[in-house]
Amino acid sequence: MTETFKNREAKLRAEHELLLSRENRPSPVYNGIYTRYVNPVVTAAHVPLEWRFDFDEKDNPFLMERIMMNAAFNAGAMMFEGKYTLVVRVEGADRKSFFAVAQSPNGIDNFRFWDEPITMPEDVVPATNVYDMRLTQHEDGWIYGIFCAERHDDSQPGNLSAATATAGIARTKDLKTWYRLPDLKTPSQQRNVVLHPEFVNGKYALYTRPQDGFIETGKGGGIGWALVDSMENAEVKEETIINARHYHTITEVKNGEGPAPIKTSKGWLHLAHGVRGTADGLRYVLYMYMTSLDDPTKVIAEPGGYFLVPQGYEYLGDVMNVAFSNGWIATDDGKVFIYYATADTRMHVATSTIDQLVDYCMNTPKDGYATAASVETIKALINKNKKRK
Ligand code: M1P
Repeated sequence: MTETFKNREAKLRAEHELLLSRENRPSPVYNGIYTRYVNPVVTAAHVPLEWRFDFDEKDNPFLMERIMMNAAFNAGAMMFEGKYTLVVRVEGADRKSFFAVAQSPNGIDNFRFWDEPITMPEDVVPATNVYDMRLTQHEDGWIYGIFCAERHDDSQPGNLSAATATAGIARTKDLKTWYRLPDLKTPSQQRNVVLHPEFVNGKYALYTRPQDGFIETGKGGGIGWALVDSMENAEVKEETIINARHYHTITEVKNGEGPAPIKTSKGWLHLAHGVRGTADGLRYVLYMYMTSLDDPTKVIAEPGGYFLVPQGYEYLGDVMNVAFSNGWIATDDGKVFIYYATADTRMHVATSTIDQLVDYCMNTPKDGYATAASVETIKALINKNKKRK
C-alpha cells in the first residue's frame, strides 16, 4: 500500500469516528414540551465507510467513494436489547432507499449502523423502492415493520412518474432476519400504514392513510382505522377515518400516522404529520392527538396546530420544509425519545416525557377553525394571566 493511500484511509476513518462519537447537546430553545438537540443523530455521513469505499488500493487507487449515500431519514424506532434502535431509511445517490439498523447506548448520540443493511425479501411483485418503516412490537410476540412499497404504475406505460404506493409488511424477532408477508390489500393506494401494538376485539388493528393516487390523498379524508383478521393475509375491508383533515389547518392537504401510538394511563398518545400547501410547495409538520383506551377509534384530545416544525438549518435539504416522524421510544422511566427527520435528509431527536406529552395533548387549546376563535383563545389566556396573584 502506498503512503498516500494509507494516509487518506487513516484520515477518512479518523474523521468518520469523530462524527460517530460526537457528543450531542440539548438546544437552549425552551418550550416546556420537549428538548431538541443541536446535532442530527444520523446522517448520510454516518453510513459505514465499508458500504461506500473500496479499500483495495489495486482496484481503487484514488480511494474514491464508489457508492455515495444521499440521505438517512424517516426511521422507525424501538428499544431493542437495551439499545435505542432505529431502522433508518437510507437513500443512495441512485435514489433507492433501503433499511438499515443503527443503535445508540443513550438515544441522543453515538448511533452506529450494523455491519450490513437489511435484506428485505420481496413480495410476489418486487418493489422498485421501499421506505418509511413503522416498527411495532406486537403483543403476538413479533416485531412488525410496515413500510411503503413503491412500484411503477404499469397501467400508464408512457408515464415514467406514474407510481403506486402499497403497504409492505414484514416481521422479525431479531431485526436481522425478516419474513415478508403479502402486501396489505386495500381498496385504495396506501402510505403511512401503522400496526397498533395490541389486538382489538381479537383482531389486528391498522392505522391507514387512504389516498387516491401516489401523491394526492384526494378524497381520502385523513388517518383511517381498519381491523384485519390476520397479518399473514391482511386485507382492509372496512376503513373508518378517525383523524380527519380540515380546511385551513396544518392537515388541509394530507396527514398520516407517525409511529405506533404509546399507551399511557390517560389514553393512547399519537404522533402524526400534517401537510398544507404554500406558494413554495408543501409544508410537512408534526402534530399530536390522543385516543381512548376503551375505544382506540375515539379521539379524546387534539391540540390545535403543530407540535414540531423544522428549525434553522433543518429547513434545508432535499425536500425543504419537511418534518416527518415514524419513530419514537418510550422508556420504562417515562421518558420519550422522539425521532424526527427534516427535509427528507437527516434524523434528529427531541426528548420529552409521557407526563409532558399528555399534558400538552390535554391542555393545549383546540383549533377553533377560524381567526375569531383563535383570537378568543389568546384573549382567554391573557385574562387568565391578568388574574394571576
Ligand atoms: O417528502 C415528504 C414526505 O412525503 C411522503 O409523505 P406523505 O405520504 O404523507 O405525503 C413520503 O414520501 C415521505 O417519505 C416523505 O418524507
